[in-house]
Amino acid sequence: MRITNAVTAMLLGAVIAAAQAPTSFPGWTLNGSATMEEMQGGDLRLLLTPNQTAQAGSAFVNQPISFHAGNTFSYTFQFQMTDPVFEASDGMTFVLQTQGLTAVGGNGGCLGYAGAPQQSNCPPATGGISPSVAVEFDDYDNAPYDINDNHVAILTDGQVNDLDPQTPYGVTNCQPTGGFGCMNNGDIWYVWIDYDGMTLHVALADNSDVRPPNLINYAIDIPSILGRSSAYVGFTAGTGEGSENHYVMDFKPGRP
Ligand SMILES: [Ca+2]
Ligand SMILES: [Ca+2]
Repeated sequence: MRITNAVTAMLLGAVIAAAQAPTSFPGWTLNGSATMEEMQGGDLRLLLTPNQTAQAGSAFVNQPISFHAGNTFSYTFQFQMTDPVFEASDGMTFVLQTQGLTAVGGNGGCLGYAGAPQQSNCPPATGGISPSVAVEFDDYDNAPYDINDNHVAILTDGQVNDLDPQTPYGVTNCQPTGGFGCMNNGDIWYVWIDYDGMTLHVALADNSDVRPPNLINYAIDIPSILGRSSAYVGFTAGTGEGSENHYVMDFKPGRP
């Protein structure tokens, strides 16, 4: 009887959760804490995590992308990390992966990318979304694994391995909230990600749609890591003891 009640409660919980999840963005699969919100004017924005503790979310475009000739691709999007609680944390990732549409990692420093779902003791991490290549936008310093509390880096195969970490505008010490150049400052950040078949380029700008020089130029064989020249593309984010909203807007393929 207790088991039956427990199962019923779980099913009801699932129904309630499904009813609350926006269904107006059918082209994406949303996992964990991720939801879509309608903005003024009707455009949608992706909310990967709300500003609540211990959240992990991911979202992937249902249709896998195929790289262009020469294994090239380009994407632009905007992100916003807002309303930090206690500490701004932990950041988000842009991901290309071939694990599957429901892939999601752990919370906190796992950024919804590394570690197993529900896991919170990152880094280090085992498991995670793999095979994959990601760009992290990390605004919480998990020393000694992170260089500071405001860095961008390349990650692979569900690890928070911080390849070629770089600091936007050279600005650090952004906790609990930051000014210009801190990714957690609540501004709209514009991001450009390009792959020319050999080198992954990342540029981002605080509150500006003018592309600055690349912050990252990292040589990496993405098709070899993924095992194919197509992949699911999307985003992940996580919160820990501190939290913030992680929003993504205006995600588009191609150069602007
Ligand atoms: Ca971190
Ligand atoms: Ca990091």
